[in-house]
Amino acid sequence: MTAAPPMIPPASQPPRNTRRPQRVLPALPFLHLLLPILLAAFPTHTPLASTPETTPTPDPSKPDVLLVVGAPGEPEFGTNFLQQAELWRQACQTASANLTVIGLLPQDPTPLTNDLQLLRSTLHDLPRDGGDAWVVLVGHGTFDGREARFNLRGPDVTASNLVEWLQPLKRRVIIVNTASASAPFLKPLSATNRIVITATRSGNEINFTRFGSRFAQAIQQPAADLDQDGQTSLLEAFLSASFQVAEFYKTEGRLATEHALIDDNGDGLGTPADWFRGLRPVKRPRDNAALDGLRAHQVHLIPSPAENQLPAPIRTRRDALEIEIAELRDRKSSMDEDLYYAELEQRLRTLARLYFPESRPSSPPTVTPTNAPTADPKPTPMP
Ligand SMILES: [Ca+2]
Ligand SMILES: [Ca+2]
Repeated sequence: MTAAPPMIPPASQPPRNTRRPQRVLPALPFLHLLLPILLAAFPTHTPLASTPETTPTPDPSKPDVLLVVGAPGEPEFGTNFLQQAELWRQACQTASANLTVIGLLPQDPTPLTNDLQLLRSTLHDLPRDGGDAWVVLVGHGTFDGREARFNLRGPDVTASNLVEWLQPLKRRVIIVNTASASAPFLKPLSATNRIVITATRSGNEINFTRFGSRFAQAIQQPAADLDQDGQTSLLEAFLSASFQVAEFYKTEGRLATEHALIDDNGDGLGTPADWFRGLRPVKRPRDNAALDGLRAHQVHLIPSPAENQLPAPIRTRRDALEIEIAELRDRKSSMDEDLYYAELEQRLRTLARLYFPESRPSSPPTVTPTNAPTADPKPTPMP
């Protein structure tokens, strides 16, 4: 572990340009081929934007994914956002997730309901309890020095709006804001049982972001499965997308104008991807704040078959034990060695019993542990 600056503050000064991103995507030569596919994926037969597009029969055992597509501003951005939306639709279809999309259906020229009201009512209607609820924002964002906004068609949504509207939810909520100037969303939305990802590390990063499209690909790509357990976790998707973004700017010979953050421990401080080597953080904040990543590595939009077989109560207990073990390891240097190994062994035994119940010692395991922490090798005394 090496010393490093304190973790990233959520926002700083106002951007000079609060409305339009500076860079413009190149027009896609195959747009005329792509549009019919995209239009088929997001049917436009509903004449008004008074209802979001939703999965016909929501399955309460599956995650709810609310995809909010913002105002494109320029046609080139609209094409990019449509591509991202299509990637999310594919991912949600694979995951059998309950997808709701806001921002793609044509708007009523004299709207009684705009996208902001639609977003509010959709969040209000989400079940308070249950599996994961994802809120994914694809579009442009702005920050005026006090309030961060995500640009919708019509009135924009602020971080404060989302704080208020998400407050009633007791279930785990995952917020992925892929917009420019999205960092100021992180601190106010941070909470226990929440994971917040932003595409930028400050409100000053106002250029069009590449993170969203990389993330929408990574969340369903086996290539992003860093620990090779057959499923791509939220942390793995965050890391993979972040490194692809860094590679993009490096290859283009440009200064990177976006640096994504993740917060999954509810302390309002985001951790950047370059603090990780593989899945383990290799830097520590100076103020000894807790690092992020453990909880995000337990979230999978598309779980492996083995993970799917695990009953929900067992999964919850397993996840809690993994966090306990990681936190114990964090305290190792300040603990009596024998006490440390005794406590570690006790937790690992409990963890093993979840996969191999003692009541059926001769039975084959019903699931294969794919993500379980391993015991630290106890040091051999020097002769
Ligand atoms: Ca994995
Ligand atoms: Ca944090």
